Amino acid sequence: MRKLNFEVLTLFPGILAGPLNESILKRGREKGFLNVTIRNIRDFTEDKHKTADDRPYGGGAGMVLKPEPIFKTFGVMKAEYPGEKFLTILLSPQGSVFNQQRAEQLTEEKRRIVLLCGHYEAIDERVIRTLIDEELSVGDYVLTGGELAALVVIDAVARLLPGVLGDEESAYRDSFGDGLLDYPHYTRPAEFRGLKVPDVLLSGDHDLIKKWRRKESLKSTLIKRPGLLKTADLSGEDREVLEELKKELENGS
Ligand code: 4H7
Repeated sequence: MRKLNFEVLTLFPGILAGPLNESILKRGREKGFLNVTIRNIRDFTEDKHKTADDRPYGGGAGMVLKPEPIFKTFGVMKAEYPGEKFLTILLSPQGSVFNQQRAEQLTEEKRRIVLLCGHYEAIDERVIRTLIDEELSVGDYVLTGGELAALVVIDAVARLLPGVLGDEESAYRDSFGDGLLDYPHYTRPAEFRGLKVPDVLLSGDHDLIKKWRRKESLKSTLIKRPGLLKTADLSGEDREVLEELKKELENGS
């Protein structure tokens, strides 16, 4: 059985503990598909006040994460796994934007995946230049720290690992796999406060239902995220349906 190994380096381990010990991530760890070690950078500070940050050279607002505790955390971690390789990632607003494709690639990663979480205003550049292979961002916004971004990466990757999701859940995995948005879902009752479930879903015609869902996925993507269509996995029939949808939308029908 393959297992994915994450090492999360953080000043606030408490932020990670809850989510990693609940639901699917908890089950993935218990079943042995996923291993997450959390390391507190503050444990590797060198003064009695456990100082992890300092004022920026050149002045300005905010504090900068000191290099020493981070280098020390890396050193101790590497010494624990002699001869092993690491992929080191900094979660940062300056990173390339994380997406489903990068999540899928990470499921194949053989090295230990190190996720470094920044805090305060910034991280000393020497850390980034010397210890970091890749900078990843989970979107174009600023967070107080990298922990929530690290959780996003772990969650998105973990659910793709074979065995982590149950059968029920894993059938659902396709929705973004082909690069399209999901189709609309309904459950009972067939009519709720006058709002009806589309007839096709009650028809029992599985071929027709499949076609309807595909068309709805295409329509939703075309309307909400047209940019995704450039890289989506589309068949010839998908392209025909898309052309029809574009005409329909132009006519306002
Ligand atoms: C690296 C450098 C990731 C990490 C700076 C992390 C957004 C994302 C962080 C910073 C992150 C993302 C520290 C700069 C807090 C801003 C207020 C941690 N923010 N921060 N400052 N989009 N913050 O993935």
